[in-house]
Amino acid sequence: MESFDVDPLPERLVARLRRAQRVVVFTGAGVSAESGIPTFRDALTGLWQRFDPMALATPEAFEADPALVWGWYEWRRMQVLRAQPNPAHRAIAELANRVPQLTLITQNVDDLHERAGSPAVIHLHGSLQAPRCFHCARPFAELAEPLEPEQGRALAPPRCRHCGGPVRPGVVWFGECLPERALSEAFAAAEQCDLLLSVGTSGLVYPAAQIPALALRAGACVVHVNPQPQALGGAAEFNLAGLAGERLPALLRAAFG
Ligand code: BJW
Ligand code: ZN
Repeated sequence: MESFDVDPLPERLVARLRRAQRVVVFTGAGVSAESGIPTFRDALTGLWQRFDPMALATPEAFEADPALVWGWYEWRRMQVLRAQPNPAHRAIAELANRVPQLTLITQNVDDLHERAGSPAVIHLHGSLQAPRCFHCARPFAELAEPLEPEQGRALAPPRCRHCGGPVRPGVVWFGECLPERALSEAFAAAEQCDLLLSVGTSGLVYPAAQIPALALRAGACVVHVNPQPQALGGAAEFNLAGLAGERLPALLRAAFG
């Protein structure tokens, strides 16, 4: 690959950000890691190191044991409620004021981008704050303050007011389709941007993982911000290896003072 750059901040990248008209920021669990929210696949701390995704993050798992799944997601919702946005979330919100157009696409189910001041976030994998009925899909509006569930402690889900079905978390599980409009907006933004920042994602989960490659193929510059360098094999690809909460504010300072 021609321009696969690791440290320090490449001047070519800074120049491309300065003149970018349409920027996409595509985030994964790593952007919230410095807020204390665990990622999924990091070697020591990832959720999937401790929990079996097939027993917790599929519709079949919920049907088999709704209380186990609901309790686990309530534990995670409580973690998010207690967390605060970090410098990476804030830098992304600030970047929107510095470039003509910015589209923020996240795979995360937390609301830390919104709390950092990003108003229009495309959530590809749903939200912990938007539960719905497992049977009739009606939204469930009476989500209470989470109890203090211990990790993995079973908790019976509330019942739907309309049909009595169990309420499920409003997230996208394995084998489920992503929200159609969010996905098409995300793909369109990726295909039309001139620079895409891919922040804190392993790029392993499809179809979201196609987004940086779509941008690259359409001629955009793609920048990975991740302690683990990523490579799609494009000529206009950069790695800002390191923590998003350090590398993103530094990139903004270098580009916009
Ligand atoms: C830092 C950092 C710091 C750390 N700073 N960086 C075989 C081949 C291809 C596809 C498939 C296949 N078999 C099945 C599929 C489809 C499947 C899929 O992609 N599976 C792959 C795992 C193989 N996809 C689906 O099922 C999707 N639906 C679908 O395809 O529908 C069509 C269909 C219908 C019917 C049948 C089959 C297909 C749905 C996927 C839904 C994913 N859901 C989850 C859970 C959401 C709810 C929840 O939160 O519990 O979404 S899984 C989990 O992974 C979550 C995340 O959004 C997603 C992506 O993870 P992410 O964000 O990249 O996190 P990590 O942990 O992987 O990476 C963190 C990164 O951060 C690392 O790189 C770190 O280095 C870095 N980092 N600290 C910067 N401070
Ligand atoms: Zn219902």
